This record gives sequence, structure tokens and C-alpha cells, in this order.
Amino acid sequence: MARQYSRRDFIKISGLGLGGLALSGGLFKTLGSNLFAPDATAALAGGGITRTPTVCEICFWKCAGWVHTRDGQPWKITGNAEDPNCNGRLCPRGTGGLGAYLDEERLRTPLIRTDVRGKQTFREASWDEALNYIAEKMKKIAEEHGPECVALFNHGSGGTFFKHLLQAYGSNNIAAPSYAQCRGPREEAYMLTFGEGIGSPERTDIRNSQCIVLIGSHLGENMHNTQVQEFADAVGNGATVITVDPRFSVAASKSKYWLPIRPSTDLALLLAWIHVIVNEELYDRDFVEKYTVGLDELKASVAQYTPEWAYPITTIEPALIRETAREMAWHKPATLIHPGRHVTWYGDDTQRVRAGAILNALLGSWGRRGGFYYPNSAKVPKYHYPPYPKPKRNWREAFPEEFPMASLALASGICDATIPSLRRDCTIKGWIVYGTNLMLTLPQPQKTLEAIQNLDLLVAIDLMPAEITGWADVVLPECSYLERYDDLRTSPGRVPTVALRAPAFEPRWDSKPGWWIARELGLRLGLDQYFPWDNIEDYLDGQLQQIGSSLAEMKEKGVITLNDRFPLYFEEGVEPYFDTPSGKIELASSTLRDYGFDAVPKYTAHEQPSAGYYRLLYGRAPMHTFGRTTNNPLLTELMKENEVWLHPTVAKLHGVRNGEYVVLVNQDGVRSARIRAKVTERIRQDSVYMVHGFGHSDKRMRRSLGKGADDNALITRVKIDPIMGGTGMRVNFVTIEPAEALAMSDSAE
Ligand SMILES: Nc1nc2c(c(=O)[nH]1)N[C@H]1C(S)=C(S)[C@@H](COP(=O)(O)OP(=O)(O)OC[C@H]3O[C@@H](n4cnc5c(=O)[nH]c(N)nc54)[C@H](O)[C@@H]3O)O[C@H]1N2
Ligand SMILES: Nc1nc2c(c(=O)[nH]1)N[C@H]1C(S)=C(S)[C@@H](COP(=O)(O)OP(=O)(O)OC[C@H]3O[C@@H](n4cnc5c(=O)[nH]c(N)nc54)[C@H](O)[C@@H]3O)O[C@H]1N2
Ligand code: SF4
Ligand SMILES: [Mo]
Repeated sequence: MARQYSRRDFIKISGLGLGGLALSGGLFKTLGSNLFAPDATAALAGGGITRTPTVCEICFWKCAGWVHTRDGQPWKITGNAEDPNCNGRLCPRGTGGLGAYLDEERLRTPLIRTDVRGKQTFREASWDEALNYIAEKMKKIAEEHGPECVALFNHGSGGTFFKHLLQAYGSNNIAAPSYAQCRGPREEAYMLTFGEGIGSPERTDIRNSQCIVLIGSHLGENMHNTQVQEFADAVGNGATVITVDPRFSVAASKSKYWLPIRPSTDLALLLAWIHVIVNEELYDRDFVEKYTVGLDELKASVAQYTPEWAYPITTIEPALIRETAREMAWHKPATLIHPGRHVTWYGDDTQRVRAGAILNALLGSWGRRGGFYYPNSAKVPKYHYPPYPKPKRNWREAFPEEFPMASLALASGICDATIPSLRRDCTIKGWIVYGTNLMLTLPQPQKTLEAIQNLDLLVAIDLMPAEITGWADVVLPECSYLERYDDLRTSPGRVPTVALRAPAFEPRWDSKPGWWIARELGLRLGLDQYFPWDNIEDYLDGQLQQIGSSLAEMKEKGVITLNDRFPLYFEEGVEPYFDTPSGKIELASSTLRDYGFDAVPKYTAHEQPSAGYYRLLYGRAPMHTFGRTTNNPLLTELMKENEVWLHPTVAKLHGVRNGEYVVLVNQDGVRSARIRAKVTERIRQDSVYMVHGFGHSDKRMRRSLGKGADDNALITRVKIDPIMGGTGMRVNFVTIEPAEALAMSDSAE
């Protein structure tokens, strides 16, 4: 039985401090109603105290909650106690979700560009005019180049309706930075090893783990709700935590072992751990014999990777490598080598994550308590649409014989395929960008801009005037998640659940829900047969009736749990099935071998920074999600700008004092916005660290404009994973200059 979590658990594990508590009470009580113009808002449910079910959209953990109103005014958002994604507790960002709704700087009406791209000069347009404009352009692109020359970038719940629209139109060039810039290598590495991916929420049985190994995963700062709750619980229950991180992260502070590794060398450490576990025969013999193939090949391959070999590479002492390997083996199979989430680091990411997967296999933690469970997700029959037309081409043709394991489209690949080149076949002419701010989240922003200049059509559907909207031809204002229905949440977990997001408020100004926008565009493109439902309530009710529920029931409960479920762990006498070519867990991957890659991961060295330069590392802060909350009026109260972490020796060398503003200049001479230095022993001397999502430059977001610096501006080069096309982003080096230099160069312009 999971214990009840309190908000203090979050505070403790996240290092949020007392500021985080400010959001737990009622909105107006704690922050004062003068921040907003509450009269401009209107609850759908009317007077008294009301509650409406929601699914949080502040990050992608998808916690279910309740939106409470008092006397027709927004009051607070709380977690739904029946929801396994939150156990009744939202994280500080989810609690601050009302800020997304109340932000006066939101997009208010459709906009059509009146000047060159990037000038941010728009005129207001009616929905009819804006949608007709887009539909005409899309028809023209389809006639002249084929519908597959329109691509969709998306992130977030409403993306479902735009994916449907694009497929009905005839394109499956559908991508998200959450694959090739995030967890793509992880999914492919686990597919190759176990025949199944990890998914989201992760299938990690953290709450029952006795030994948790975190390789970069900065749980606590990475504030994925129940993952942090379970981590707090496991720590409370005395689990051994081993954290490998060049920075003393919050997770490192909860750990028995902190291994401050030289960045980019994790694969050496993982291989040395495998070496110890294989050589000392510490692996789960029974499990390995029954379920795996390739042990001999693995043994032969890791023979060279002794802890002594790894020491000068990683800077981790051989004795410590042995001790931590033995500790992991001691707790097997309840030892979890966390698979990570944002894993696109150095370009050999699929192989690095695979080394972790192999360790998990050796320790027998797959399908076992305290390791990885088998997730259940609610099966809701799909709405019955006519089949989609078959696209004649897709982005893959732009990359013949490259990235064979990419199971989803690459956002970076679509960007490349938009830039005309003799090498590339598939030239994309239109982008629809739903809920992703590509300027801050696609690396090599110089390339993104070049691609944009080649487009015939760029549509941005956003809540905020985010940077990407400044480059769009048409900007469509979506209403916030608190003002709309979305598709049902059926994400996997220990129990199969369905959750509903219903609107608590009327859409403010002239904003509209994503489902409505997608449908209206579909009708204008002559795709009526793909949008047979007149309104979303019919669509949702139809879906829910098929699983014996109804929209009315869901509005009451918010979350329902279905009975139909699989066991979480392997069971005695039941042969598990692995969807790999051998039908077993592949320590040596036959698929990788067939494609000419190493069947067992091998170490490759990466370039290190030269004197005076430092590796640029980045990560998360518990009170923000990427750049999507850095203008949120409630969450900016908790953290207004980011800082760059510098080791005292580095600070001294560059004459920087704690709290001073500096400018980072990367290996290509690109300069950051000014950013405050945080001088701390908690980071290695060869690296600097900053939180992603700051340094906004769009003038329409005044709260975040010019606050801190944008890591992405400095990520002008990447190392691409040849297996699946992920973009390794931690391959940029920066030096440090005083901020005055920026002031001087500004005035010189
Ligand atoms: N430099 C750098 N790049 C990164 C990362 C990094 O740490 N550093 N992280 C990577 C990772 S892990 C990921 S998952 C990706 C994420 O990359 P993206 O998917 O691009 O994520 P966000 O930055 O959250 O983009 C969110 C956009 O959605 C808008 N938005 C918010 N709510 C709504 C809504 O309800 N409707 C609509 N239509 N729009 C909305 C916001 O205003 C913002 O413009 O980025 C990757 N790229
Ligand atoms: N609050 C909050 N939580 C979030 C998000 C958010 O925006 N805000 N985003 C969510 C999303 S989409 C994702 S993908 C996850 C990302 O969260 P994680 O998957 O946990 O992110 P990481 O890439 O591991 O990056 C951060 C950590 O890696 C360390 N690091 C850097 N280089 C190296 C290296 O070479 N080796 C090792 N061992 N460590 C290194 C950094 O010091 C830092 O502590 O967070 C999720 N949770
Ligand atoms: S983890 Fe926090 S921000 Fe993410 S969905 Fe849950 S409450 Fe919202
Ligand atoms: Mo991510």
C-alpha cells in the first residue's frame, strides 16, 4: 500500500525550499488578486464552489486533478486522489497551472504575418480568414508537391487531433522533439534488448527498489510527479542510491554513492560495471540462463574493460567501481539501473542506454519487483474513421540507409529535409507546429531558421507568443488546458486508468480548443468524412460508452480504473515472451549486428574541451517545465531567471564572483544572453551547468523577456546517433566572459 504523500515530501526531495509551499493554498489567498484581472475570467460551472476534472498539461506526466472555482472565479487546482499518476498530489508546477490560464500575455486572436518572417509584425484576423488562408495554402502545396510535403511538429494532448488531420490530408511526416531530442535512444535501446520500450510514465518499479542507479537522471529536479514520490519513498525505506553525475544534483544529495564522472564517459563506467558483474559471476544466473542470449559474446567483449581501464577515462576510482557493482548485485533483482529519459547526450546514446539495459538484464530486474514492471494501459477502442490515404513518400527518403532504428520521425530530420539539397529527396514546404517551441528545443537553431526561410507555409498553434510564433505566417491561439476538452488519457501504469480533461472555464478572448481548430481545418480541406462528430462531447461520450462508462460519469469521477489487467511481474510457470529476433533478451543484439553496428556496446572516446573551455551541461528546475512556464505569472514567482554553475577554480580563473553576470561564448563564437554566475563546488571543473527554458527573446512575453540565458542558442553543433538519429547535444564547449562585453557589443550595434 502506497503511503500518503505530503507536499513536504516534494519540498524535501526537490530542494524547492519554502517558496514552493506558497502555491499549495488558494491562488488569490497567497499571491493576491492584483496580479490578474479576474473579472475577465469566467467559470463554466457558475457560482458557489465547483470542481471540474482536468488532466494537467504543464508537463507530460499527465496527472489528473480537479479545477476548483469559488463564486465563479478560479480558486485552485488539486490532484485527483484516484489517479495513480499523482496519488492526489500535484507538483508545484501543476498547482501553478492556473497561471497558464490567467496569463494576460497569452495569444488572444488569430494573427496573419504582414512583414518578413521573424519581424513579429502581424495583423489580427478572424478565425474564418485565418483558417481559409491555411487551407488554401495546404491545398496548393498538395497539388504542387504532394500532401506529404506538409509536416507536423507536436507535443501535448491536443496533438492527437492534428496528427489525425495530417494523416487524413495524406502526410505522415509527424515529429516531436520528445523523440530525437529526448527519449528516442532509450526506447530503441530497450526495444533492441527486451523487445519492448520503456514508455511514459516509465515502467520503473522505483517504490519497491532496494538499489537505484541514476545515470544523469536528476530526479527531484526532474519533477515527474509519482516518480519523485516513489523516489522519496524508496529513500525513506533505506534503498541504496548510486548517482552518477558530474554535478552534485539533488538526487546525489540523497545518495549513498555520488560518482562525479567526467561527462561523456558513462559508457566506460557501465562497461566496467558489466565487467565486474560478469567476471565475479555476480549476475542472476538463473534468469540469464533462462531468458537471455549472447552472454559469451558479452563476456569476451567486456574482458578489456576493467575498472583500472575505466579510471583514467571516467576519473572514478577502480575500488569504487567494484564496490558499487557489488552493491548493485547484492540487491538483485530489486536493483534498478534507471533507463533515463532525456538521453540524447553524445551521439552514442543508444549504445550507452543499451549498456544500462544489459546491466538490468544481468541483474534480472526486468519483469521483477523493484526493477521494471509490465505496465497496463486502458484499452479504449479507437474511433472508427475511414482508412487514411497512403502517403507516397515520407521523411525517411531524405535519409536513405541512415538511422535504421528510428521508429518515429525525427524532428531534426524533418528540419533537415526542409532545406533544399542535392542529397535530399523529400523537400518539405509546410510546417504545422502545435505546442512545441522549436526555436528553444531543436538544437542548431541556425539550421532551424534556414529551414523556416524555405517554407511556403508555417502555422504555429500555441498558447503563448512563444519564439516560434514570431516566425509563423499564421498564428492560431489555442485556449489553455483549463478551457478545453481533449482526448482521453490512457497512459500506462500499474493499473489501467482513463482520465478526462473537461473545460472549467470559457475560453478567454478569441482562443479555441485544438480539437475545434483541427476539425475546422479538416472541413475546409474537404476531409469531412474524417470528422463525422459535430462536437467533442459526442466524440468522447461515444468512446466512453464502448468501455461501459460515459461522459457524465467521467465528469463526476475524473478518473476510472478498469479491471482488465496483466500481472506486473513474471509469474512462476508462465514463460515470458520477448519480442526480439531470438525471442530472448538480447545481451548481444542480432539486429544491430545485421545493420553493421556493434552487437555489444563498445567504448568510443569523445572530444574534450580545450583549455579555457568547459562542456555545456543543462537540465531542469523543479518549478519550471522547459520554456513553457517561464512566463507563467505564478511560477516565475518561484524562479525568475537561470544561473550558470561554475566551479570556484573556474570562476577564479576567469575573474568571476558569485552572483555576477557573465556571457558564455561557445566554440563557434556564438554568445549567450547575460546569465548570473553561481559559484559552487557542486560542479566539476571541466563543465558548466544551466537550467534549460530561460532567455526568452519574444518581446510579447514581458515577464520572461531577457531573463537568464537560453542553452539552445549555444547548441550550434550536435553529434548524431547513427542507430536512430537522436541529436547528442552535450558536445558544445563554452568559455566565460564578463557581461560588460555584452553591453559594449550591444551599444556598438
Ligand atoms: N536546448 C535544449 N533543447 C531541448 C531540451 C533541453 O533541455 N535543452 N530538452 C529536450 C526535451 S527532453 C524535450 S521533451 C523537448 C521538448 O520540446 P517541446 O516539445 O518543444 O516543448 P516545450 O518547450 O515545452 O514547448 C512548448 C510550447 O508549447 C506551448 N504550449 C503550452 N501549453 C500549450 C497548450 O495548451 N496548447 C498549445 N497549442 N501550446 C501550448 C508553449 O507556449 C511552448 O511554446 O525539448 C528537447 N530539446
Ligand atoms: N521540473 C521539470 N521536470 C521535468 C521536466 C521539466 O521541464 N521540468 N522535463 C521532463 C522531461 S521531458 C524530461 S526528458 C526529463 C529530463 O530529465 P532527466 O532525464 O533526468 O535529464 P538528464 O538528461 O539526465 O539531465 C540532467 C542531468 O544530467 C547530468 N549530466 C550532464 N552530463 C552528464 C554526463 O555526461 N553524464 C552523466 N552521468 N550525467 C550528466 C546533469 O548534471 C543533470 O543533473 O525531465 C522531465 N521532468
Ligand atoms: S508532474 Fe506536475 S506539471 Fe507534470 S503533469 Fe503532474 S502536476 Fe502537472
Ligand atoms: Mo523530454
